[in-house]
Amino acid sequence: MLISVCGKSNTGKTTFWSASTMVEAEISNRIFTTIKPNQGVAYIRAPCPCRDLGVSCNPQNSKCIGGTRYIPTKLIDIAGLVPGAHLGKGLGNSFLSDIMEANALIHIVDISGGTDQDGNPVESGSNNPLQDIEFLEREIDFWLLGILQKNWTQIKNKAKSGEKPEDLLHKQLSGLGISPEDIKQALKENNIMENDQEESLLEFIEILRKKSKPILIAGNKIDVPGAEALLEKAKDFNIIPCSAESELALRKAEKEGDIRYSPGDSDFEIIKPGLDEKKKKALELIRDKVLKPYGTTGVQKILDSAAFDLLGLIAVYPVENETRYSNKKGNVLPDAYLVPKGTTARELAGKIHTEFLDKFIAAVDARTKKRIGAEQELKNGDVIKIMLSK
Ligand SMILES: Nc1nc2c(ncn2[C@@H]2O[C@H](COP(=O)(O)OP(=O)(O)OP(=O)(O)O)[C@@H](O)[C@H]2O)c(=O)[nH]1
Ligand SMILES: [Mg+2]
Repeated sequence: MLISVCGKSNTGKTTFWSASTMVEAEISNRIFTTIKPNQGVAYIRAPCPCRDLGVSCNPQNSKCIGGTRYIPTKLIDIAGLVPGAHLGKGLGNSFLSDIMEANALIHIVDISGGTDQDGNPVESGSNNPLQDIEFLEREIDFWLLGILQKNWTQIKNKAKSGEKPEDLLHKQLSGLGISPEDIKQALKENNIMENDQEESLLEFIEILRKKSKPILIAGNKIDVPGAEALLEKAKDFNIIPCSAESELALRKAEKEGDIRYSPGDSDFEIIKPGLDEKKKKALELIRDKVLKPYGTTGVQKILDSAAFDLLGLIAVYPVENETRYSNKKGNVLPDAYLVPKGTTARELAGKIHTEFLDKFIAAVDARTKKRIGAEQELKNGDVIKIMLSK
């Protein structure tokens, strides 16, 4: 799974990415600080089955901290965009191709209203963050429209001579992670083969964009005075508030041994004896301005929500021994997989190894020890043993 952060310049995309991946990258309030995409690994949280099952686990592809599983996912940070990016303004539409393969987008909005339309820092409260939401959707839609229109006459002619429109459109939009089934559905709702006026094409694109690039809105910089009022104004937009800068500071302090803190925690504890007063004050400010009023810094909540709410994924745990919940080497609950809701036992086998698809015989629900069939849909938190033919 690939998630991309995106939005205007200067809203805190790289700060969010760096806090999530703990990889250093240049952060500044200059416009267009990031040009080349940053790639890294972020973690999605899920309750680890080790607690329910009363075992101590040895995760291999993920981490378990105090009964919470942190499951890796790819996260990219891209250049900022300006209005008209799809026409080549600012850094142009190269950023748009960078999100091509993303399964979901996290739109980082400066909810303190301190970044203007072009990404320049301005007095907080002087930009309307709601405009940013609409603007990102519009840029993506016009970019997709451009791709669709590139060979439009050819596509239409081929469709007239009998080729299936969904196959032709799938080819044209290839690489965007849009399935022929999604295209077929979108054609049912809006048949652009019959009405190809720009308005109709845009409506068609919008349906596909919502399916293939769902967007979660992160209201960043909530630590700035005045951000709360703007957030309140935007309450109909399902924005998750965050302070990427606070999360980055907390994770760095944790790494340096100053505090005890896990991503997503509602508080931290200073553990370094004699921690310098300046550092202490900065940390306490985060507690008062962010953690107390908002519960957490919001960064981990946004990552989790992108996986579970936006993409509707579930976490499942394949094992080879259903009594010990272990793999061949004896590692208990070794792996966690994030898979789409509706994934069957056989499909999970195929995700572990493509050749397991054909070798699949049955599976066992390790929690109940009941046998489950190939087509049975898995549930969030399932621990599954897969039985294969030799
Ligand atoms: N107050 C506050 N400032 C933040 C927060 N997150 C980022 N910033 C600041 O916002 C400015 C821009 O941060 P970046 O992470 O470089 O922003 P960006 O969106 O990656 O910018 P581009 O790479 O130019 O697109 C920097 O001065 C950050 O320190 C936050 O949560 N609160
Ligand atoms: Mg950046």
